[in-house]
Amino acid sequence: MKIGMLCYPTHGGSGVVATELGKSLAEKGHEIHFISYQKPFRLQGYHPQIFFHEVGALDYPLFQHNPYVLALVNKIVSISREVGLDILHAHYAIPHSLCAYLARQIVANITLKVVTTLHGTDITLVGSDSSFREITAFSINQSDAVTAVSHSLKEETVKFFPECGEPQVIYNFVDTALYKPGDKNRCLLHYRKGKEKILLHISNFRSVKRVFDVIKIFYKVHQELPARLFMVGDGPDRDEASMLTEELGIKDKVHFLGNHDEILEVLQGADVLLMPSEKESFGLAILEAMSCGVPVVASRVGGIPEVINHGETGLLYPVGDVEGMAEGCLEIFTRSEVCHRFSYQARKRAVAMFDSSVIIEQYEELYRTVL
Ligand code: GMT
Repeated sequence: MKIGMLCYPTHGGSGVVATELGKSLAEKGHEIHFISYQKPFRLQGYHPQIFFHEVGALDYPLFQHNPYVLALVNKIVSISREVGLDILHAHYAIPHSLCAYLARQIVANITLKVVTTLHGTDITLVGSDSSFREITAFSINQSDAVTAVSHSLKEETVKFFPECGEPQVIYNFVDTALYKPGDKNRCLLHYRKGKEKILLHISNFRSVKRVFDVIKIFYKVHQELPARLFMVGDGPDRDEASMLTEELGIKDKVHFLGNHDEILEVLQGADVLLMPSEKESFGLAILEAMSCGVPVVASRVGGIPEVINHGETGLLYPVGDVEGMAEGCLEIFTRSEVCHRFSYQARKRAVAMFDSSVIIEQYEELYRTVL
């Protein structure tokens, strides 16, 4: 099949899922065309079956806002005509799903099918906002197939868009052969001092991620035993989070690493991943940590309980329960049998339920069905 992938190329789970899906499909012999304003950050190296088409929009003084959406549609149309795409797979409804619809109208080829994958905030925050609701509902309805990355997101979609039918759930996935437990003494060795426990947080530092909770949880843990916190990613709350570490007197124990293309080694070096999010349709970083055998302490929201089994592969708490999450970390750090059990079960669950080989087949099957 010839598949056009529409996604955000920057750091973020939806772009990662689109990129890893494209790479895996290419390995299986499909021809993949990524169309975006920038090469997706996880798309490195050369593969004869993978193409990247950069969308450039004319910068004209009359445009107060660059009409990227129109340039994207234009690019999809020209690539479609040039290579004869079978499928347009839109990751994150806004604007990709509508762009796919418009492009198909222009190409006027009824055999070109549109698949939309809903990732989370495209429904729960952005799509359901009155400024985008109509266009989101329309593009979902016009898609030949719609998927959601968890049952929780499926339910949210039905709640916010009752007129759009039910999306099919296809979970996010991880390459468990690559994301596997590593040598903790080697990873992050440069930072780890003595018997310090390493806590890790990965996100886009937006308010839904509750990065201040991460700092407060770490503060409590650090009062009980030697520990260090690594903050991976960047976003609006980054600077205030850094200021909070100063106020709490833990600045030298918290490292803001910024965005990283390669997080495997950081994950392998962690003792716990902290994800106290307010909303999370799935939590791809959680799955990648589990695959590396890292226990996760997180909030019981959205799709997270579908990924983590509380008390088996990690610990879940109500949103904002800083005290509980700190206690959870301490339980994992001080009771080695709990830590080993979580680590073993987390890896086992990732391999059994979320390995790319299991999930990629579900997407292939979906493509075959819509075609
Ligand atoms: O809104 C975000 O946090 C970004 C978004 C994305 O584009 O990366 O994340 C969403 O999609 C990911 C991939 O499917 C999920 O793992 C995240 O849970 C989801 N984020 C939220 O629901 C907040």
